[in-house]
Amino acid sequence: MSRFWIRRTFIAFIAPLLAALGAAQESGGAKSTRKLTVGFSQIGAESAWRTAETESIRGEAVKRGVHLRFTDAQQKQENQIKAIRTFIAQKVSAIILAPVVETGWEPVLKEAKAAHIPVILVDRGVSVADDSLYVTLIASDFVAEGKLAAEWLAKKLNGKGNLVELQGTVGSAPAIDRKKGFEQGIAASPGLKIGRSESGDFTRAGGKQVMEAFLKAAKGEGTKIDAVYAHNDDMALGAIQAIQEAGLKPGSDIIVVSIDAVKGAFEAMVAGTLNCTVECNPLLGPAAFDAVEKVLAGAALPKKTVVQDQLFDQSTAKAAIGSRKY
Ligand code: GZL
Repeated sequence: MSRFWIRRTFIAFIAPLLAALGAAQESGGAKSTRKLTVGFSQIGAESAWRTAETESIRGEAVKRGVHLRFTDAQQKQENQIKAIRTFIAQKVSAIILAPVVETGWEPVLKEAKAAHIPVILVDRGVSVADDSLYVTLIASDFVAEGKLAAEWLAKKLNGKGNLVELQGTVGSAPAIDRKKGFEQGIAASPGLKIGRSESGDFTRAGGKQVMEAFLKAAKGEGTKIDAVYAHNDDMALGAIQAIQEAGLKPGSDIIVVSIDAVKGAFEAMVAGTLNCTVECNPLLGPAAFDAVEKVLAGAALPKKTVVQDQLFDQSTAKAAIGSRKY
């Protein structure tokens, strides 16, 4: 092939190819050194479940080499809103939000949208008119969790009994939906009545305090509490303490049912003081960062990804406890 043709071929095909490769290499190089920065507004540290979720998200950030700006809101929405505004000012690439309550998010989510910062919701949903204010929600189905707990209890009590309820944080998606699901689940058993129902704010101390008040009131009225339904294990463990201090046997005198399936719940089921817990998986780190990477790569995401849950009781707790990850 003459020198002329070699030159022609080089200019026509090889030079542009090398140029393209070089550019990709450079931008790739530039991109691979620039660490992704993600803001995570966490609700607080109110329960063992919350701690497990925080560890999952923090651990995944380290695994993926992401710079995570973590904030703990001490269960106050105003602190979460402040944190999101700070993330916007810091020009983070994406925001992960575990919203403490369902309402009051429009203004700050509009600011994030205006700043072109995608918001991924984990573990709890928000109630907004415009659902383009967040990219996706990764959470369990709390209505289904409440229903599962109710159906198990209806069977245990043969469809009749006086119940009390320890609700989660007022206005939070899990508290609203676990109450709704439980009521749906007991609807088929008119002999099951929910007497008192108060919030223990998802904390062990709150659960103990409210259960003490329920026990005192029942004693005063001369009525019996057959079972307590707690929206999470931490409140159930607090209620168990209150039942014991009242000289009653949790797990037999009073049936105890809750949600989360944290390690402490398995230990209580093995000890016979807790009867049943419905899992609500907190290990959301991998799914959260998959969503971050997908949205930053321009991929479309489903509005909600439902985390699968299952029920455990004293007949399955012993076999399962050794393999529990949280
Ligand atoms: C559920 C989560 C709830 C847990 C509680 O996704 O929001 O908050 O059930 C936690 O233990 O405090």
